[in-house]
Amino acid sequence: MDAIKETVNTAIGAITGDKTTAREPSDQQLQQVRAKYEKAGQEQVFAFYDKLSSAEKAALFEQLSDFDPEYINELADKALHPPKTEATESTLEPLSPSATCSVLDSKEEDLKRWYEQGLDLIAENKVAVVLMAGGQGTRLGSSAPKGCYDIGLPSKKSLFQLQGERIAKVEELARKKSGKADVTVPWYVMTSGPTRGPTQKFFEENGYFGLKKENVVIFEQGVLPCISNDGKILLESKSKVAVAPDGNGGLYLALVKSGVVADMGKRGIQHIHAYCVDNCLVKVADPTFIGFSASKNVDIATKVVRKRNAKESVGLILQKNGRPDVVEYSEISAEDAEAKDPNDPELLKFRAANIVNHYYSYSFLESIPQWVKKLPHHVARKKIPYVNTENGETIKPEKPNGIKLEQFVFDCFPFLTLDKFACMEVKREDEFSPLKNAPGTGEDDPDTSKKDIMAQGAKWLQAAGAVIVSENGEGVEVSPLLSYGGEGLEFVKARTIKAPAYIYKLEGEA
Ligand code: UD2
Repeated sequence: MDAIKETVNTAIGAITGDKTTAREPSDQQLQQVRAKYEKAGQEQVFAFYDKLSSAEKAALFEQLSDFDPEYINELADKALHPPKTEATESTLEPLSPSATCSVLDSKEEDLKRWYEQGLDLIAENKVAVVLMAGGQGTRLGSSAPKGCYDIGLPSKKSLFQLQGERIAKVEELARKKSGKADVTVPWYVMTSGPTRGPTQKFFEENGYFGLKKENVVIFEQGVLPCISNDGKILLESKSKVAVAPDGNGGLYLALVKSGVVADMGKRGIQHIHAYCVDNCLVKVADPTFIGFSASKNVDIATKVVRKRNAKESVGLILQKNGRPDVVEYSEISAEDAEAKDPNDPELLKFRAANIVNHYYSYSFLESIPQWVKKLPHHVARKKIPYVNTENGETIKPEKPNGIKLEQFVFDCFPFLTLDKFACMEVKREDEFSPLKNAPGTGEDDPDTSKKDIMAQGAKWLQAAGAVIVSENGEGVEVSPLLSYGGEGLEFVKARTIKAPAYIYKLEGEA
């Protein structure tokens, strides 16, 4: 019987050409997986199996085969019954000055040297970019991937387009400086189940924003099952386990499993910039940051901005037991968040705000298999729709009935000693304006993103000698293809520009 099933499935796969058609398992395969779940006390996931159609059985079997129920039990147990923190509270301290630098008070010649060094490394095709784009814009209220979002700029450009054009521009700057024709910064885009399809489609529809398709690699992070408050794997439907993306810390396993680290190795990449999709001001493959990190010869570097206030929803870069670390906003105590700097009570003690803007050495990414299993999981208590396995009824809970497990991208920082870690403080107005909230929220929303980009453009043009005329404070959008960081705008000298406006070509250019 099994052999026949196998043959039929193979034939279907061949006809539909869909190699990924999940196949209904043989009785033996089913028995093996079923036994694993029964041994782990998670047999409820098979509650409706025998009544499913062949395709449903295949889909559920494929999902269940991807998980190790014993490992899930371990994670769930740790999450639901966290070990009591050891009596000696860990010591949280601001990062030692030796590990940090601030653009705000760095010498001009240092910044210039790092910038030039970064462009040289880009020109040598040693620099790649990794975009974390697997998050779902729940707070933003949009079901599309955040990178697709139109923040209302005169150009109507999406966040993905702004980032793609910044890559194109930094490649051009490196070509010009080095005289090398063939300069490429590969762009690796991490998506999750919900964002994979729409992201791929958006990139194709937009012609990869002018970049070569072979240098834009879209890959997918893993998922983890949602767990009930009593540690049971939840079913979303009779034939599907409820799952959620495994957090931006899922980046590391995904980089290895999807072949991205291997592809970087083939290309001779040595320096990687990884960043958060929703920061409209992000300097993608920032030469200054790459040059700074490479010159310090660190494995990880991170950009920070000054925390806005004690309540801002940002992680804090600090030192914990002598190691670099980050305490997330959802996990910091009010006491630590409010603590004042002993040397200046006007300042927060912990004020180095994480902005998901990291540098990695290639050799550090090569070491992922050695430590990725040690990356902790964090718990998010959520209302998770599920099927009651007793009676098959679908429940939409009114209050949190379970947990989602996710990993944080910065949780590998403590694996480093301080000498292999660096931190660069940058100006918030130049580099950080996150799109987190729905329109009209007034903070970190589409309007603040648009305002910050146009204010930056106006500042660049004024610095280049233009006069900006604006009735009520609107700014000017400057295309990334025209200027990466305000350079190359001399042609506007002594010109008057009426805001709002969109400047995208040199004077008199066709
Ligand atoms: C993130 C940071 C927080 C602070 C804040 C500033 C983490 C864990 N927290 O908090 O410290 O820097 O941003 O903006 O980094 N993502 C994935 N896969 C996932 C989940 C998220 O790729 O499963 C991506 C997401 O697309 C985004 C980034 O990670 O690019 C940050 O995700 P978020 O916006 O959900 O994180 P947030 O704002 O809670």
